[in-house]
Amino acid sequence: METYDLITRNAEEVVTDEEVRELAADPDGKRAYVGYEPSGVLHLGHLLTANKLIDLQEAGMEVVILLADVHAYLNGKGTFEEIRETAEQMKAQFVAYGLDEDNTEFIYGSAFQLDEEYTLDLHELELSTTLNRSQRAMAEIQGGETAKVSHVVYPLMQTLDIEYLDLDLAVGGLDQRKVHMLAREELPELGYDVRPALHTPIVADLTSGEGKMSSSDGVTISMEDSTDDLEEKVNSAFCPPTRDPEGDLENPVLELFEFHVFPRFDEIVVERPDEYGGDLTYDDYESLAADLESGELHPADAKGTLATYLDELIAPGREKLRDIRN
Ligand code: NAL
Repeated sequence: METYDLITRNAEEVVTDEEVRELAADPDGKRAYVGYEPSGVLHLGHLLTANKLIDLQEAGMEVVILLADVHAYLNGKGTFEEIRETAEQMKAQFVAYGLDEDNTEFIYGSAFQLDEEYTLDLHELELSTTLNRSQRAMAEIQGGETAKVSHVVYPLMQTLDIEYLDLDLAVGGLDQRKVHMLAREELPELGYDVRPALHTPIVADLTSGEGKMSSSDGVTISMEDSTDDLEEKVNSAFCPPTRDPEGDLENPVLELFEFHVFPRFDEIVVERPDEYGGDLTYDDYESLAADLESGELHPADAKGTLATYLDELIAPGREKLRDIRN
């Protein structure tokens, strides 16, 4: 695959395409980051951006994972001590999932965000950014609660991190786009360079095919799920025989194949008894989606296969979690 195609596959949006093409022309040693508020258990939302990091490593880029402890604190996720502990668990699960440890730099936000220079830059950003702008940037991340002062500081720090971690590409879910747009606007105000951003899609809720799959509501698949849990969750998923259901609906089963399974496996085998036509083999998402639409592949078989492959993907992280907890 061409480097540009590898870097941008399954991306919902790149800002700007021209900047990313430039990066793709000479990716060696370039640094991409994703930041995560530490969480004790990884779910598929985390793994979607992790898949992109694996693509970027394969393209020759260095990957930085920011364990955003100060951000989690500002977002009301607990005491510093609690957040630190979950960050260590998170790191172990990422490595188990397949991020090349020698090529991935894990860094705590608190390792540089409390420095004097950083703090003064932050105050300068506070001066140049309106309250309204920062609040809007945060709206999708924070979700619904009454904004505290901490919530408007949060996106400004995320903006500064892009400079302080010396990054060439910012990666995040589509829910991070307003922060990245704010960063593109505000970094030059401080005399810093603008960086391109790449956003991964948000997977629809598994049972309804609407909105987004998240840990707060609806069904989420996580590193904690047993093989049986996975089977049960996937079997209850919304899976009409089309990749494009009506209205705002999505087909979450196909999305999981597209964004989670195909990027990590060269070949997908749907096991079927001979009387139902025997095994089906796919080496790309398009042909599987086409077979579901034509009726060649039954939704029940698609679900069973999805559960099997997801199980294989999360098994190492699940084991790691078990070790940590014992
Ligand atoms: C992502 C998050 C927090 C801080 C960051 C700093 C730099 C780059 C990315 C960052 C977490 C993210 C979330 N806002 O919603 O999980």
